[in-house]
Amino acid sequence: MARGKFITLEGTEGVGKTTNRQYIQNYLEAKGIPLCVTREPGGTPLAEEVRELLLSKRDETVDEQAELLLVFAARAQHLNQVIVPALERGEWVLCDRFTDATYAYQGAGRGLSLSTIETLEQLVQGDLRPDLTIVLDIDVETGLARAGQRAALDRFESEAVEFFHRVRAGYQQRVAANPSQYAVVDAGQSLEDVQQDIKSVLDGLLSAS
Ligand code: T5A
Repeated sequence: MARGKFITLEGTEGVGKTTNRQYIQNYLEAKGIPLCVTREPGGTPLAEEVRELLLSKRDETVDEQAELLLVFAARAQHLNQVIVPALERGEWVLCDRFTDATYAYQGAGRGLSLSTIETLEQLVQGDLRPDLTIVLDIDVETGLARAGQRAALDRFESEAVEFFHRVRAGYQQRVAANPSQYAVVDAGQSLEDVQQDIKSVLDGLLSAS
């Protein structure tokens, strides 16, 4: 059986991943694609508990290396329990955030060594990488304003605005280093235009598969 495609969805805060994840799911399912939709951090009961640890605000300062290792601990569980089995069954996997988020948030945002992240990526993932990463890109202030309309801010959303400028630059560097791996969509457009651009990206992937 042919291995399914692995698509990830990325971007800074409030960029519209949840909104557009649903759109992508509807579009691919209407095309008859068997699809596993999941997210990081999370995607299994254990990894969702790690997500809660990562996102909840606390009095104790969270050590940056501890944060990085928690992200990859959750990823190891998620990959081996959910993502790899689904791909091997021939399903496509749509994952809301993956290792690009680690390079952007823990690498560019926190300033942790990219080579350390690469080492952990290789340890946890081996050679598995997404077939396509859709990066929803928006100016930081607009994204934060959108995110701020929702419930109380989590630990990441409570960072200073400079942190998110570094995160966005981190995504831009990932794209510049390997452009064929990414599709960047201007998420500052109307939702209708954003989804039209996403549809074009998906049509390209479907026609190539
Ligand atoms: N993290 C994650 C790491 O630090 N390292 C890692 O390795 C990983 C995997 C949680 C956090 O984890 C960190 C990064 C994150 O801070 P998350 O839950 O995916 O990850 O992060 P959020 O950015 O909070 O994701 P959300 O899904 O909650 O928000 P979205 O998807 O960005 O936004 P969404 O869809 O809820 O939209 C926000 C608002 O904007 C509106 C929507 O209706 C909504 O109200 N909107 C638009 N409005 C106008 N025009 C448009 N085009 C719009 N699109 C959406």
